[in-house]
This record gives sequence, structure tokens and C-alpha cells, in this order.
Amino acid sequence: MNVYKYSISNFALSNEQRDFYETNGFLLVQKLVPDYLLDRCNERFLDLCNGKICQNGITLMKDISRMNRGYKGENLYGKAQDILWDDEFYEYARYPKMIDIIESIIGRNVMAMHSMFINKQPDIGTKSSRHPSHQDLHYFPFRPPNLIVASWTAVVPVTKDNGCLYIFPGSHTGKLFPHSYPNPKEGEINKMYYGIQNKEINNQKSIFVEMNKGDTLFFHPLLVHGSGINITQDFRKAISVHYASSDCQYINVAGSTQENIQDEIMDILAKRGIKDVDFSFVWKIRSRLIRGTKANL
Ligand SMILES: O=C(O)CCC(=O)C(=O)O
Repeated sequence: MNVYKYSISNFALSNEQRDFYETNGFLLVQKLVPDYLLDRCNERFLDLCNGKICQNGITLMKDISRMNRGYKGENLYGKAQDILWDDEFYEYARYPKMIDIIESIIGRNVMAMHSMFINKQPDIGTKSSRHPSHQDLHYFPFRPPNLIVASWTAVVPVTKDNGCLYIFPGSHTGKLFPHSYPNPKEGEINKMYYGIQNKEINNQKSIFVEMNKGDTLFFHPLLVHGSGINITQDFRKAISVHYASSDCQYINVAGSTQENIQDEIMDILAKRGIKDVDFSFVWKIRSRLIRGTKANL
């Protein structure tokens, strides 16, 4: 009998899919999310970028290289973050077939913790469209890692040329590595795009995950991954949510390799006049229960 460490049940996974996730730390499910739902999310993103609807708690992030250069709308904004309270994006975050798979991995109490619509624009020669290799756990002050999983769905076909994800299969069995901003000589880098600078890790075997619209990649928060430069003239779009079991616990990241991201986020809050809160506050206000009951998060 198999001993499962990285998944909870076979509820919506075949034995083969479950074994694959256990060994590799990711699972690709083709055509999981219907086109109509993704088209509505894309329309919503365009309306947000063009100022047609109010932001409803969503943060729009500009691509660093496109700021102050006259770009507007989807030519300017590279990401919409914290999208869980918008009706259209929420339809993605709660999409039942997807949550069934999430439940199979992390169990019944499913909290959406981190959410975004990503618009990787054509690179304008500064390499800002790349996302360096990283582990998502670097951003999260909650544990255990095995009760956290990401969904990442292609909103348009994603290819090596437009900057699909690349992943390091099996890296979820390792530890959390130190993350920092890449050397500026390597190109411009967007805010919060921390990366693993260790060449030994980056030189290990990775694979490109080319996907069609609606295909969804599920992955463990320790899986090392990133995405390349968009060398096409089209927008590469994706929608992604990180889910955690509400049975996870917040941890104190002071003195750990995660202290740099905590400091950066707390500085941003302080500049907005939000003081005397701890890092877990940030996660409590942006998370939303999707299925089951709320426990610790
Ligand atoms: O969509 C991408 O290009 C990368 C997204 C990613 O790795 C992340 O947000 O953690």
C-alpha cells in the first residue's frame, strides 16, 4: 500500500494522478476550466485596467518597465491581485471541479489565501516580463507546506515563447531556499518577484509547461518554478489561486529566510498608515473560505 504524504484522498484524483503529484509535486489537468469562465475573467481584467469598474479591494500592479512610458490599460498593468471578492474572478476561485481536486490534496477545509490574474506583456527589451525561479512558500507565513497548493490556469495558450511556467519536478521534497531580488545586471525586476539565486539549484533539470486555454497546473508550494521572457507580441494571461487548509497555523517568520518579504510588506502597510499589525493580519484580510469550515487561518 502507498504511503501518501503530499495529498489527502482520492476524492477527485485517479491513483495515477495522485501518485504523480506525490512524486513530482505538480499535476497538469487539461481543459479543466471552461472557456466562458476564463473569457469573463479576461473581460473583468480589461475593465479594471481601463478604469471601467471599481477595484473592490483588488490591487492593480504596473509592470516596472512600462511605468512612466505612456502605456495604458493592459499594456501597463501586469497583474491584478486579491481578486477573491470580485464576482467574476470568484467564479474561478470556487470552480467546483477544481476545488474537488484541491480538496483531494489539502482536505475539506479549503481557504483561498492568495489570488491573482497575471498578464505577462510582450517584453520591451528589459527582461521585466520574466519571473525568476522561486518557491511560493517564501511568501507564506503558514504551515504545513503539504496543506497548501496552487492552481494556475492558462487563459490563453501558453508557450515557451510567450513565457509559460517552467518547473523543477520533484523539488517539492526539498527545503525552502533563501530568496532575494536578482542582480539588476540581469534585467529589470517587478516588485515582489523574489528569486532563488543559488546557481546549483537553478541549473538542475527543469521542464517547460506549455498549456492550452483552460488547462490547469496544480503545484506544491515548495516546487521550484518560474517563467521566462515573453518574446511574442501577444499578452500571456493566466489566473492563479493558492489554497491552504484552514487547519494550517500561522508561524512567526522573524529570523528566518522569509524575514525579507515580511519586512517589505510591512513597510508598504506602514506607508499606507497601517501599523501595529502582524504579518498574519495581511493574510487574514485577503483570504476567503471556499469550502468546509474555518479553523486557524
Ligand atoms: O505566471 C507567471 O508567470 C508566474 C507566476 C508565479 O510563479 C507566481 O505568481 O508565483
